[in-house]
Amino acid sequence: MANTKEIKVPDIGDFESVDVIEVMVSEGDKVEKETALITLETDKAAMDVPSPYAGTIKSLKVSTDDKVSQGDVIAIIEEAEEAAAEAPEEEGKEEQKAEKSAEEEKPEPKKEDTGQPKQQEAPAKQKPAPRRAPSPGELPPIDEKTFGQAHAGPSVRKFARELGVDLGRVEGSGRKNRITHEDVKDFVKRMLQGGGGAGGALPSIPTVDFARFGEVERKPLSRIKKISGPRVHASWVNLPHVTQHDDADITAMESVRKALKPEAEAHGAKLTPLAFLIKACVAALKEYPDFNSSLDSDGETLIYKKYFHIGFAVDTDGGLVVPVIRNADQKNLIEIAAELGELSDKARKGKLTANDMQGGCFSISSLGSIGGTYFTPIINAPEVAILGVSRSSVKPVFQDGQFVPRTILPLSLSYDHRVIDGASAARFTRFLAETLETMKGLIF
Ligand code: CAO
Repeated sequence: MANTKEIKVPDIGDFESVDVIEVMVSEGDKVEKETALITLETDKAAMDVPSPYAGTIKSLKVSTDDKVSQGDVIAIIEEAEEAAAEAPEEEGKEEQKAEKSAEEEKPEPKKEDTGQPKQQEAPAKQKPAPRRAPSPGELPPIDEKTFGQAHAGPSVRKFARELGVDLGRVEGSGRKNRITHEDVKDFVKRMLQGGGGAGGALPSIPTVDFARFGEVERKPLSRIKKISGPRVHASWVNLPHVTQHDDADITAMESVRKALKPEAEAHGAKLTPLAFLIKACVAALKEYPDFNSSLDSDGETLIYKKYFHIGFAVDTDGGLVVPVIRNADQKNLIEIAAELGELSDKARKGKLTANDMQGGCFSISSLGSIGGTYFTPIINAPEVAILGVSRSSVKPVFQDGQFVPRTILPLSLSYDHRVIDGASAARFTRFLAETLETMKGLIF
């Protein structure tokens, strides 16, 4: 007869309402005793909750982002028959507490402590192996220091060790950039496909003792830079970037913008060229849907998005963030200008939520308020293109046999050459410039 049991959150010390940051099993999964079921995170530590029984998960009672406390039911399990014959170990045996910060945690003791949460593993004490470039298809060696510092739960660490993956090199896609099992699998896939750079590994940059040459000061990177850096790097090394430059004559658009500014102000919005650019990009994405796609992870399928969510880069004290204007196709210029203002303000106050920065189809990086003439923006992967906008200036343009002063806006479109051909990029950028010139479909 089926022997079903409730699996409950064991003693997790003094913590209440702890975040579930990863659920590693699904209903119907067969699990062994000690298989990690979920990862919990307090503000001090992360811990896995292992299954106290072997059997089949009949129903799951928690999902990622839930909050749980001791005694809450995690899952109902149907115990495997041979295991059911044995007496299960007592649940909730008090032994460990999530008490120290992740850095201070001790490695998991090697004893049978069924049902107790497993805390984050401390870096193994080992002499660092000299770094050498791995051969194509080979995984780079584990750097114990960065492995120890990586933001991952104990079961992910164990999994990474089994596969020989250096967690310090894996980008986390979980909450607060935590590395998940899927991230480790994706990393291995990429490395085996030679996607980790030239032949699977990047040549390293020499370490220099700068203090030998003069006074120096060390400052940690900002939190945002620590997160955005690996993303920008991943895009740069994985996507073949090409940048197409063009100019848009925005003389007429600037007159219209100035005329509309008071109306925008009456709605509490500041009307800058960026609102026009967002509308023009939506029109171009509709005309050239390849630019509103993403390459599936199989590398062989394009996923076309039927919605138009446009990200825009905001320069904040902590670094670059990219909030997203959702359904930009359904908003008019003034609504877009108002949302630009609200999201930029939130970004600068560090108040953007993860939701504010998700779901983008295409991004714009505008350096127009600062200056410059053309640059090569890095694509916000897995998007396939990004528009860089520089500062407009009045230039002499030869028209009808004479030079006339026109306001010219420099545009720079970087695109993923695996998905987009140069001719399409030139057409897209031209369409964009002409839309800004004619303002077709931009004004209300
Ligand atoms: N040409 C000329 N003037 C421009 C312009 C352009 N392309 N773009 C903006 N301006 C003007 C605006 O019209 C405004 O002037 P007025 O007040 O006279 O109208 C002034 O520059 C300031 O604009 P703004 O910065 O307040 O507003 P915005 O909509 O242009 O930009 C935002 C908002 C959030 C994109 C911008 O503030 C920002 O952070 N830009 C930096 C983005 C960045 O760092 N990109 C690099 C990413 S890669 O590292």
